[in-house]
Amino acid sequence: MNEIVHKTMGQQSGRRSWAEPWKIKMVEPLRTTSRAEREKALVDAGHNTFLLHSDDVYIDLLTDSGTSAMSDRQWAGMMLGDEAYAGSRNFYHLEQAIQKHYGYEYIVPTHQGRGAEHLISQTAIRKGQYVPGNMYFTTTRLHQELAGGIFVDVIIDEAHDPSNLHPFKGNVDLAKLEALIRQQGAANIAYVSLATTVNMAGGQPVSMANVKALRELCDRHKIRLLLDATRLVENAYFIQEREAGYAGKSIAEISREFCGHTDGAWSSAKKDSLVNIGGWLAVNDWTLFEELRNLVVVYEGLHTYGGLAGRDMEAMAIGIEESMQDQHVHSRIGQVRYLAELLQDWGIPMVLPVGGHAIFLDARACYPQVPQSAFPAQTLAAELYLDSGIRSMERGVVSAGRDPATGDHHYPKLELTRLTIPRRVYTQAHMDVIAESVKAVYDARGAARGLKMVYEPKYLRFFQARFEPL
Ligand code: P70
Repeated sequence: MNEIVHKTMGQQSGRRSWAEPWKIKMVEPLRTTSRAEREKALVDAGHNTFLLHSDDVYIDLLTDSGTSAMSDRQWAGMMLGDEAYAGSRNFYHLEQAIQKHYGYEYIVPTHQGRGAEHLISQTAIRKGQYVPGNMYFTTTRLHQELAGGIFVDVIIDEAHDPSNLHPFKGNVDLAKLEALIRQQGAANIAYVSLATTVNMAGGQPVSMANVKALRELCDRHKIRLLLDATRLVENAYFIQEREAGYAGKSIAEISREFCGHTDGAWSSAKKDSLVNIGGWLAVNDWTLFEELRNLVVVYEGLHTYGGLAGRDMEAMAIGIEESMQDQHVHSRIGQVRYLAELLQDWGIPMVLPVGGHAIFLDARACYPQVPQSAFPAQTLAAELYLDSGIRSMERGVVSAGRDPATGDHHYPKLELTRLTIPRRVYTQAHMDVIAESVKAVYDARGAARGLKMVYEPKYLRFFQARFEPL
């Protein structure tokens, strides 16, 4: 007789199991839909998952941005909001948290990441200057371009290859950067725009050695090094795991050391920092700070609230503290890995190594019959929604937009569909349901034909574009 022997997650991998370092105090019901309802919702949304109503979504993996569950401490902090127009005590708490964990001196709050990107781009870029960075991010590059800058990708080549197993695929290629400086002259470089766990590369980390070397190079040429610290703690986890000498250091120590090699940073606190809204900018240079502090009052709000309520700043200050706990980061990335390992065992193509915040399915490899001009990653996101109501996000040719000079599509090497895992929100059983749906869609891959774009907005088209099946 064949008796089934059930195994725990840990036993399946020959180790002791781990669990999240929290328990659930409040729940939010989920709605399931029929296939017919999803077919209608998808047509109404122009086959764009950004345009779905969230009531029609079962498991929402669109983004890890602003979708975290806050802790009881953070909710308690919300009740301590000091809603003064000027000088809110919550601002000073936030300032202390950023100074302690990120180490910069002067802080400007903003309503979210792109508010900060706007201010830093307008302040630190002169028209016609180059902005080298480790792969583009949609909003970051757009703000750099709107300020008259020219973005240049200087990430290592390995980052553009979904199957390359380089442990720090987010690293800057120093030779590419030096060549740009030599060609254009240091005075024509606005700053180096470095991002931790590079989102568009699949959440790939930057090593401590790389940021140190960058610091030296920037010092030699007197160029500023500015950091997008949106997913810094996840980057710190990979340094702790993979870089010699860091296994014994805490996430907080590694994060602080990393920032210490840069001149300033901005962050979308909606990710690492476990809040539903918020962002900030922080620098060490007083003159730059003065300009930023002046500009924030034009676009965001007074420099002690930057578009946020006092309660939001309080939740952010507490969230920053919680985000730096080793156990939190280990379980967060552990959950992403659990799902990735299931999918990998089943042969589903994805970006490797798996990053910190998401699994990036390789849509080009899933649908070799769909040319990039027919949007394979957008197609995969639509199919996944149809199968189970799971919402994912396109990160391919639609996201890449058009070249401002030629007007042609950017055709990125990476054509990916992102399954983004919100922090502290879903359980292991949800991960199992997701894995089975991805497998069902993958098994039916031969039938996919692709999409055509029937509406294209001018800026950040992926948010509002509409498609029809081919
Ligand atoms: C995502 C979100 C936001 C983000 C980021 C990095 C590395 C800055 C920002 C902007 C939301 C998003 C944004 C554009 C396209 C799709 C999704 N990323 N830097 O889901 O911050 O959203 O607060 O203005 O990842 O990856 P914010």
